[in-house]
Amino acid sequence: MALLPILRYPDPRLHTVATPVTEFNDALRELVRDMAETMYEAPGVGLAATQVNVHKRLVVIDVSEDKSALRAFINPEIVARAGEQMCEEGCLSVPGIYERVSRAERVTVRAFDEHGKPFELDAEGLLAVCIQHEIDHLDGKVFVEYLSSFKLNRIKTKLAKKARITA
Ligand code: GNR
Ligand code: NI
Repeated sequence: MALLPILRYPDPRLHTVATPVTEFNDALRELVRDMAETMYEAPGVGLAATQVNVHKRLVVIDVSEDKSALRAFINPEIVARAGEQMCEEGCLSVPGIYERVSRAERVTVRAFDEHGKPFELDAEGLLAVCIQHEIDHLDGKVFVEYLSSFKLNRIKTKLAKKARITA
């Protein structure tokens, strides 16, 4: 088990488009375990491989209160979406920033688990938001990029100031 370093916005590597997983082997399962450990330690409810600088289509999500609903979504695809919800989102790659983003209220996601078994899941609420947020990471998109350029610039200034203090 290992904790993986998380890339911070505006690291350009967060804009990499991830490629599909082709081999469901022990190395993949070890990556899933390390990503889960990293997510729980952060703590967060989801983590995309992109955020740990692995550009493969793989995310882990657990929106439960007691770490009881860990799931890996490998090569995930949203095959249906319905409705709209506004949710205040945060991101482990954009620490300290929380902003409301519009998402589909319900999604159906098709993916493979870490053993290569396909599954389909209907999600709503926070789980649906999280699935959309994580798949965006795999496509090189960070949630703050949905905001107005005014808000995004304000966030960039804030993060730059914070980076100067921590550096
Ligand atoms: O931990 C996280 N919380 C969260 C809250 C609202 C909407 C999305 C998220 S995902 C985030 C973890 C993360 O950055 N995943 O990429
Ligand atoms: Ni995120």
